[in-house]
Amino acid sequence: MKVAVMTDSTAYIPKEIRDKYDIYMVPLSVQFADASYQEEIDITTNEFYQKLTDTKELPKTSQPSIGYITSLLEGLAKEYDAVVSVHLSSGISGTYQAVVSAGEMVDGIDVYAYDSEISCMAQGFYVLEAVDMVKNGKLPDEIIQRFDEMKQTMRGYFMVDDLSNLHRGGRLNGAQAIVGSMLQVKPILHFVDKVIVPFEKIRTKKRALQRILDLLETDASEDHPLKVAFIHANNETAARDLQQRFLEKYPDADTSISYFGPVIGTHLGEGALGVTWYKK
Ligand code: MYR
Repeated sequence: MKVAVMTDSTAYIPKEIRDKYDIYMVPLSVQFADASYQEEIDITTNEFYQKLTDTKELPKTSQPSIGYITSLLEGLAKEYDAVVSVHLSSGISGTYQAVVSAGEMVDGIDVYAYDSEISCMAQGFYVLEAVDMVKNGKLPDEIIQRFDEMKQTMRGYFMVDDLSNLHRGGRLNGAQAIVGSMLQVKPILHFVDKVIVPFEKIRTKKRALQRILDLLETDASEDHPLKVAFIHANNETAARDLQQRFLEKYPDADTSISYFGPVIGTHLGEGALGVTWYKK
């Protein structure tokens, strides 16, 4: 059985890695007043943050069209028997559901859509695992089973400089009543049941980052290796600094740096930082 691996742009797997491992990608879009851009195709992450600074305008985001997904699947059907496709949480975007619907419309390929219930490099971790498993001849059911196992230990904590974008875009749950007071603090956010909720309210950015590192180090101290990604919204120096602090204690850890691209950056705002990990 020939199995393809697909995801959407919010996994932010760089193009050279997607090309190297034949990872197919459906892009989400950002709409500025002048035009709509498919992220990772029409606009790079650097161009996006520059445009955000230049226009001072908050763009809107949208999921990929069903037409785009069906035509990609039709193309894949000529070469593959099945596709495992990993997407950002269905609690924050209709992308996963659109892939499920497109899969029902296209003949000749079995579509195994997977709701990562998170996004960004956490979603990317599932994709890279699928690539490895396909290479080792594993079947879609085995890959989905492994995903469910990974989900048990997958963690993602992040913080933003300003909560208003998340609030305005309607992607902050469980905090509506206290959002006013939360604007004065730096809440750590995470996903619970597919949606974003505050994890803890912390007064300063410095303490919030330390708290995220503490959570990571608690898991790292268990006798089980982690795979970790430090994620930034146009603030690579801060992500590398966090990575360095972690590596000082766990020099052999498997870590990488990733980014919040245009679509996620629209909702989190420039300067956001996050850390995601799971037990390998
Ligand atoms: C759409 O328009 O369909 C996309 C909406 C995306 C909302 C993004 C909300 C922020 C997600 C943060 C993920 C952090 C993972 C560590």
